[in-house]
Amino acid sequence: MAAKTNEALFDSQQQLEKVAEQFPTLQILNEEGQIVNEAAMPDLSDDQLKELMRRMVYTRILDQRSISLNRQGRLGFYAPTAGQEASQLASQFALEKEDFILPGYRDVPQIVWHGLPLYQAFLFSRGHYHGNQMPEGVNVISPQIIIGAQYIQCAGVALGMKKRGAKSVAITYTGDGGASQGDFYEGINFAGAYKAPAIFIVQNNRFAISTPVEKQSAAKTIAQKAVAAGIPGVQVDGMDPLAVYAAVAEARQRAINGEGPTLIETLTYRYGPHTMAGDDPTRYRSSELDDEWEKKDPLVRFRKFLEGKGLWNEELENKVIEEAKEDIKNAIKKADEAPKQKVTDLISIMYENLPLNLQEQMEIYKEKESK
Ligand SMILES: Cc1ncc(C[n+]2csc(CCOP(=O)(O)OP(=O)(O)O)c2C)c(N)n1
Ligand SMILES: [Mg+2]
Repeated sequence: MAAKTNEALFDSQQQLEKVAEQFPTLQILNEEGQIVNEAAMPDLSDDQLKELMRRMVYTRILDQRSISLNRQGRLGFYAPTAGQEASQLASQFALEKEDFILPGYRDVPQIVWHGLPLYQAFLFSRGHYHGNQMPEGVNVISPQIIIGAQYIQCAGVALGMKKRGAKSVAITYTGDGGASQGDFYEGINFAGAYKAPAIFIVQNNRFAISTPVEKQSAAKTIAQKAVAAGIPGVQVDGMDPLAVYAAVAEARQRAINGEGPTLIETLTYRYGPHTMAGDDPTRYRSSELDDEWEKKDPLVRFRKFLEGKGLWNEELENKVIEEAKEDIKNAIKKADEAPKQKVTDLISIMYENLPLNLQEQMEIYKEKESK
């Protein structure tokens, strides 16, 4: 039997509760659209508040249209985003153009708002190589499919910025499931050790496909995982655009000041299926849980808040919806006009100097395609 003096050291229940208490959820705007934490209110002008709303409304439409284009066979891979607009768009809104985004597969909206033309996002969905050719000055990488891999890449990009003395940050996104991957821990640990200017976001939408977050980890929060890496961890209401913005803006300032990385857990929910490839959420989520989260909707609460300030109305909202539909129509048309992808295109864009085996394959495919 263990000596009595050691018992307290091994009382993990007590330890864990103490740790979790240190990660309260930051909320600024409640479900009714009221400010509940004036002190944490970020410094945003009326125009900026309206712009953030515009982006959220626009992106909800983009999601609806992408789902229907997928069903028509006009898009390929697509991971729905509705419900996660505050986590995705308010975090990107706190960035500057020179900051670098390393997204996961659900994070296409952030890279579009960071400058990736929409038609290229559609080409990415179709598996067309041009969807991965980021225009000069658009500091984003293609959405990562390997869960968590972008966390390590983010640590590297951030360290590179630090070594060059750049006043910018690298930001990456994964999900609650991603926070169980080795890459997640390696990424935050490395960035912490080198004080790299990185922001690590975990969008905790409660499920990794069908696996609930409670089965993902025995830890009570994901934010607390920052402690082991020696970096700050913050849990925010991921349905509250103001809380997400405030947390990311603060993390960015810290990073720029040389104070190192931050881990931010956003509590959120995806309303739709995991992807459009046959997932049926009714098999693992109750309609009560869906209802509970839909009441927290980021667009609803932000709309109430802005209407209360006289900054938003139905007419403005309809204008954004029409603008989004028009842009999407034009972007899909432009994607349709992209040259058909050839195997030789795929080979030629990979290396500056082709290795011998690919040179051989290039010749074979040139021959095939000429027929
Ligand atoms: C390394 C790796 N393992 C497994 C998968 C298969 N996979 C794709 S999505 C997913 C769940 C990820 O869930 P989460 O991180 O919570 O992100 P969410 O889809 O909820 O945004 C898994 C296991 C993968 N893509 N990569
Ligand atoms: Mg998830």
